[in-house]
Amino acid sequence: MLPVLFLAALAAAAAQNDTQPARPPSPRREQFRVIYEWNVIDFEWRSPADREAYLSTNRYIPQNVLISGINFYGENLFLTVPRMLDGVPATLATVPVQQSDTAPKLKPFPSWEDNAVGNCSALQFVQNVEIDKNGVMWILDNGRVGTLTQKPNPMCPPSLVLIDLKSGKNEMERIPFPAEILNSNTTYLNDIVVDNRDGDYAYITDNSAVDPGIIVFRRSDKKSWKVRDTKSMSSMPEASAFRINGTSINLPVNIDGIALGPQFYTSDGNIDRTIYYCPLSSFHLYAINASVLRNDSIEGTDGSIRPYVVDLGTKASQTDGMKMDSNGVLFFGLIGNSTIAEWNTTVNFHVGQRTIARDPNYIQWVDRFTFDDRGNIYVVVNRLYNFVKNQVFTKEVNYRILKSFTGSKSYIFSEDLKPAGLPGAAAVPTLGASVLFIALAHLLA
Ligand SMILES: *[C@@H]1O[C@H](CO)[C@@H](O)[C@H](O)[C@H]1NC(C)=O
Ligand SMILES: *[C@@H]1O[C@H](CO)[C@@H](O)[C@H](O)[C@H]1NC(C)=O
Ligand SMILES: *[C@@H]1O[C@H](CO)[C@@H](O)[C@H](O)[C@H]1NC(C)=O
Ligand SMILES: *[C@@H]1O[C@H](CO)[C@@H](O)[C@H](O)[C@H]1NC(C)=O
Ligand SMILES: *[C@@H]1O[C@H](CO)[C@@H](O)[C@H](O)[C@H]1NC(C)=O
Ligand SMILES: *[C@@H]1O[C@H](CO)[C@@H](O)[C@H](O)[C@H]1NC(C)=O
Ligand SMILES: *[C@@H]1O[C@H](CO)[C@@H](O)[C@H](O)[C@H]1NC(C)=O
Ligand SMILES: CC(=O)N[C@H]1CO[C@H](CO)[C@@H](O)[C@@H]1O
Repeated sequence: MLPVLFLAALAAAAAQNDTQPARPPSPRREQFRVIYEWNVIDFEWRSPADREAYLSTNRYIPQNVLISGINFYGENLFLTVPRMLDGVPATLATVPVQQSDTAPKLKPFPSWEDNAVGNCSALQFVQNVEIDKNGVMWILDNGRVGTLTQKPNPMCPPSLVLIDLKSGKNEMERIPFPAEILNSNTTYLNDIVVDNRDGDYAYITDNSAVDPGIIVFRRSDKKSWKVRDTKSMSSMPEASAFRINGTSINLPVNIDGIALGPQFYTSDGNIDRTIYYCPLSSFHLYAINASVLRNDSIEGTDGSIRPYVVDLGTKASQTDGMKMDSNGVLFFGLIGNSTIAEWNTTVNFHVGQRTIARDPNYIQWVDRFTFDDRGNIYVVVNRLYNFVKNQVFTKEVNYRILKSFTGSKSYIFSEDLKPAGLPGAAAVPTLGASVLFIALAHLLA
């Protein structure tokens, strides 16, 4: 039987002020509950002998296997297993979305062969993946393994790997990033959002310790470029100390979480979206409009995007992963507060943040979120601080997946606006109609 563990959910507690009429009441959220939990991660092996062989040759070291990213497609949750230490047999795997077992074994995806270390046609180091609205999986493969060891090994070029999940064939298309864009020794492809407009763009955080930035990739011509802004993309000294459940750790980590807002009309009738991001070691949340990054002649030098970056303000604590829903509500963790929070992006960030769950025993380092297609949100909680400190206690639960019903879907499925093509068309409907009328009159004249 699966234990159903309820969390103490403090709906709208921290930031709520009911006396303020400007803010709408927060929707009632279902409590988060644990659906899966593991002390150590194990896999669906080809045979028991195979497992023994991996164990005896240190190609599988159970306490070195950490789950980090999560995504959803069809009947599966996809989990990423970055090869930060040695002994990680697969870097991308699935578990069923329908629970059968409390601690299911991970099934390497697409296959064991496609996860072989040292084979540059296979997956090497996957931190996160996204699945777009056309069923294409976008996989960030850093190519470098052992990032937390003395000798990180850049075995293969950092690449984007695409799999068309609809076809069912699971064929991998590997697109290495050009060496002029990324340094394979230092780049750290961390998280990705996909924008299925005009040729499909991806915005990727690179939390390289020496050269943080956002990499933009356009699928139609496979062109990529990198933008930098030291001020908003670097770790901050005052936010580099983390304190979680009695454990302290110093981790200066650059730009990490990223989220993509719904489409909106600009005042000149174009369509834009806002990209939100934050360094892991920062209390600030930043925003930039996608149109700035989609310009492939934007210069990569520090300062070129500075005028377009907006500092939205501060959060109570640091955030690793974030996820936007299709209505523009952002979900994020507050690591030092054992909290999951949300923010309706149409409301001012200073007053609009709300705590939706807080629990020091179950919410120990929120890493990544995903939505399924039934209105549920899932969260990976992984005690990353213990892993980084090399003190994973295998007698305790270290990794959990929590789930809650929100009634919403991923930003991937947010509404597609029709290009207005005319000034003010949708922002001000009446004005838009009259402009259209004038334009038509002009055309017919
Ligand atoms: C709530 O908002 C009202 C009006 O803005 C303000 O007077 C009051 O101090 C606030 N209360 C809290 C607890 O923040
Ligand atoms: C490398 O991986 C690819 C993809 O899984 C596979 O087709 C190929 O046979 C592998 N090569 C070797 C030498 O194992
Ligand atoms: C990566 O590091 C190795 C070893 O230090 C060095 O030989 C190589 O030139 C570096 N590559 C890049 C792209 O900096
Ligand atoms: C994005 O663009 C809109 C208008 O087109 C502007 O109002 C808004 O401030 C911009 N947001 C950011 C984060 O720059
Ligand atoms: C794109 O960026 C270049 C270089 O910064 C700039 O000159 C150009 O005006 C931009 N184009 C658009 C459409 O914003
Ligand atoms: C949240 O965590 C930060 C540290 O990250 C701490 O300074 C702050 O006091 C915490 N706030 C609450 C309300 O627990
Ligand atoms: C977000 O806030 C706006 C403005 O208050 C409101 O109209 C909208 O319904 C809210 N969205 C959600 C999903 O709560
Ligand atoms: C210091 C502290 O809060 N320790 C707690 C950490 O979490 C475990 C449960 O996972 C508790 O048993 C400890 O008391």
